[in-house]
Amino acid sequence: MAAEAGAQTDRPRFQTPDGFRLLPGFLGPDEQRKLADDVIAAIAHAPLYRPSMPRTGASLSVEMTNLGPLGWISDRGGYRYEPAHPVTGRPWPPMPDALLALWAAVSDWPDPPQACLVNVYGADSRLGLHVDADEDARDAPVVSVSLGDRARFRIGGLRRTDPTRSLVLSSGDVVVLGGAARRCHHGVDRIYPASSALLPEAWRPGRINLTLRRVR
Ligand code: MD6
Ligand code: FE
Repeated sequence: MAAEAGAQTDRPRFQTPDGFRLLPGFLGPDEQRKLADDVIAAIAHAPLYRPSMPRTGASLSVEMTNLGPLGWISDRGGYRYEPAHPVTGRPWPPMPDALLALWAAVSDWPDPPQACLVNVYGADSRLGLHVDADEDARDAPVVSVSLGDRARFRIGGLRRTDPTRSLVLSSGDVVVLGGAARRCHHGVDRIYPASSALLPEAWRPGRINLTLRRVR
């Protein structure tokens, strides 16, 4: 339509970066249920904690833990990967088989993931625009899967100030950031509270996002 075409020339048109893939509903309801149960069970051994930012020491609104041989942590000492939980000192619990299978199915990478960052969002959590850049394996994709409440996810470009586009991620959706998209800014603007019944009320309402990575 003419009106739409006119409106589009007013702002830079967003090009979804090469290597960005959204696989809506990749996990069905039963797979989501099983994975959520496994992750909640693992969190009992590797409790959620609220990381702080290196420079300011300010706490994130997202709570985190990890699964697998290595885990991403952030504290006054900076961002890095560690083999043990910063609070308990114990190794991270293993990744559920379903996550290894998911990686094998969508990553197009020969080796298995070495880290799974678990991000847990409450109704008011958000995650600022960032690039996942703490991995030495910078050519391997990052694969994410969302469980629970919907989120507004934002994806931009190589520069922080590049145009962005937002999309809604629902429970069971998988996102792959590979190729050029691997270095693109992205974040979570907001959660849509109570938009999913997957996570048990008795545990905590909200959203879990799992990101699978190669580190080395
Ligand atoms: C989230 N996701 O969906 C945050 N990073 O809660 C990420 O930061 C992310 O979805 C790398 C690749 C895929 C992602
Ligand atoms: Fe990320």
